[in-house]
Formats: sequence, C-alpha cells, structure tokens
Amino acid sequence: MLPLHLLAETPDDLLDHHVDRRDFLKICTMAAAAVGLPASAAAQMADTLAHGGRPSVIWLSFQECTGCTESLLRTSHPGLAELILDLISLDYHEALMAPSGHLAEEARRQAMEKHAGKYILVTEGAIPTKDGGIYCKVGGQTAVEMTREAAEKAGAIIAIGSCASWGGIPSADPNPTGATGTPMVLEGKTVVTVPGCPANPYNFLGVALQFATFGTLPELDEKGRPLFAYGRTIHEHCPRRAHFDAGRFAEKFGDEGHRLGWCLYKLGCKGPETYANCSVQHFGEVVDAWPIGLGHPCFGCTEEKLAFRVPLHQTAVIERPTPPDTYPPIHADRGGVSPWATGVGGAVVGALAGAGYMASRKLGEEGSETGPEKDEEARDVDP
Ligand code: FSX
Ligand code: SF4
Repeated sequence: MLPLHLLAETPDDLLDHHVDRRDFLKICTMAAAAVGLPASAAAQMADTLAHGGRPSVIWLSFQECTGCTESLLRTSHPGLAELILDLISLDYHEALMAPSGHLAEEARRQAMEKHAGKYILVTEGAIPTKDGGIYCKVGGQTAVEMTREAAEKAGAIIAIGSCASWGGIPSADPNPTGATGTPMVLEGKTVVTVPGCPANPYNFLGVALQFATFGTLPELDEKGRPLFAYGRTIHEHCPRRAHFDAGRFAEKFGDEGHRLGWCLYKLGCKGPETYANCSVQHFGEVVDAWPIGLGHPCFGCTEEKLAFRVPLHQTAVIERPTPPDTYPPIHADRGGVSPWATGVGGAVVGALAGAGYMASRKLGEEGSETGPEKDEEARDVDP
C-alpha cells in the first residue's frame, strides 16, 4: 500500500505512473460488472475519472471491529489497492493512511475544505450517544460531532456495515454506550446504508462508483439500503431453497441432512426474513464463501430487528410460504381434468398459503422432534 500522500494527484498522473489505459479501462469494466451497472458505464466511468479527477473519500471509524475495511481489502475485482489508486482518492482512513495524530486530522480538514460539496463521507462503526457521546472520541471530538461536521459538506454519505447502519453489535442489549447508526444522528439527510457484518464490499463499491461516475445514488429502500443488493430476501434466492420446498431439513449440525446440504431453517436460519444478496455475491471471490454456503444458518446480520437481538437458533417467520404439497402432479392421471388446467388450483394455493405459514411456525416449534423424513407430517395442519 502506498502512503496516501504519494498517490497521484490526477488520473493523468496515475495513468502515467501506475497503470496503462488498457488496464485502467479493464478495471472500470470489472467494477461496473461487479455491481450490475450496464456495460456502457465502464467507458463512461473511465472517461469521467480521467477528466474530472477521482472523488475524495473521507472514511470515519467509530465503534467497530474494522471487519468492513478488512472485507473490502479482500476484494480483487477491483482490489482495494486498485480502487484507491485508480477510482477514488481515500483522503482519510485511520487504519490505512500513513499519517497519524495531528497530521491525520489536518489531512481530514484539508480534504473537507478542498472538496466541499463533492466528497463521499463513509462511516464505519456505531456512534455512541449516551453521556454526550464521550465513549468514542478522536482528536478530542466525539463521534457524533465528527459525523455531523463531515456530513455538512459531503456530496454523498455511505454508512458501511450493520454498526454504522443501525448500531450493530455495540447496540445489543443492554447497549451501555447508547450506540446507534449514522442515519440516526443525521436525521433529515440521505444516508445510504450498506448493512452486513461485515458488509459485502461490492455493495459498497456499487454505490461509490455510481456516485463517482454519474453523480447519482441508487434506488434505496425505506432503510436507505440500495435495492440492487437488498431488494430480495436470502430465502428467495437461496441455493438450498429446493430442500426447504421439499421439506428436507438439517436437524442438528453434523447430522445426515446437514452433511447432504439440506435446508438450515430448523437450525435457526433467518434467510426468510433477511434482505441481502449474499447468496449471489459471495465474499472475497471464493465460491460458497457466505454463511449458508459454509453450512451455517443465516443470522440476519443486515436486519436491525434480527442480528444480535433474536437468538441465533430461533426459527424465523416465513413471510412468503410455498407449501410443498401444492405442486401440480408431474404425471397427471389419464383421462382426468387437472384442476391446474381449469384454474381451480390457483384458489387452492391461495387457501393453502395461510396453512403453509402456520405449518412453518409449527415446524419451528416441533423441529427438534421430527426427522427430515417426518417433515410432511409437521406441515400437515389445518388452515
Ligand atoms: Fe460492525 Fe464493521 Fe460487524 Fe465488524 O467494521 S458490521 S462489527 S463485522 O466490521 O462495523
Ligand atoms: Fe436457505 Fe435458510 Fe431459506 Fe433454508 S431457510 S432455503 S437455508 S434461506
């Protein structure tokens, strides 16, 4: 990693000294593809960065484990080093920058002045609010003060990780420091939240690159989460979903169902209630490097109502059930008229949806008593 003050001042310097134009365009193409921007965005991104300069990023760290930064360091398409050198100008990041103490704080103030109205403010970690916010101070300023000061002249604000998004681990009961998220101390401002413990780096890169290139932010949900990454639940696109629908569940860690890769619902998987894209955007470009891929239930780290609040192995609420006994038969009886062909089946599905919900709750309660082969029985309840 180069010290920040040795980084090129403009992308033209950068092109002269670090990468050639072909490589630069290649990095932009990979970055655009990783976050679902259209192919045309890559050329536009390269052009924008080559002519308008890289966006200045001021990254503040508070109550956190630095896992979100670590996760970002493990990306390779584009890697953080390339991102820093070619796409953004990281002007302040305590863990990564060369200067420290007064010099570091001076660099932050200079960047805020020089790039007023244009820089991206990134916050990592929860913000303590109890007792005047004294439980987290940097250079004599509280986290609340630093955040509000930096937010005033920011072009965009991104809260990375669950801690910055809504409080995360530091806000778990009994929350002795009054830890909360960035949006809560910046009421009235648009804060893009990228929850996850740690956050998936591509979800962050997607937002940062879209802002750098187009000056816009992605469409957000009511919690400030980008819909391109948090628009669907884990359960909706889980590779184990077929096992859930067929009633095949792991009952205990290491049992036959677990070894066969069956659904982890009965072990407390919160996938049905958790909005995130972990199942399609694995961590560190390692295939199956995400909790369910490694055989552990999703614990709902992107959801304020779940992570660090609901017990790890408590079963989740099923919002959109798919009862396994409503599939049309593969081999229809000869000569008969299938209700599915006449449309009657649709009404049956509707009636059974409620039954499926009740059954799934019952599954949670009775899960430990039933083997995977008895799951049909567990679901067989009156509407
Ligand atoms: Fe929080 Fe980031 Fe969890 Fe850690 O730093 S979201 S504790 S993995 O990683 O802030
Ligand atoms: Fe996947 Fe969990 Fe849903 Fe099972 S309950 S299909 S493991 S998300």
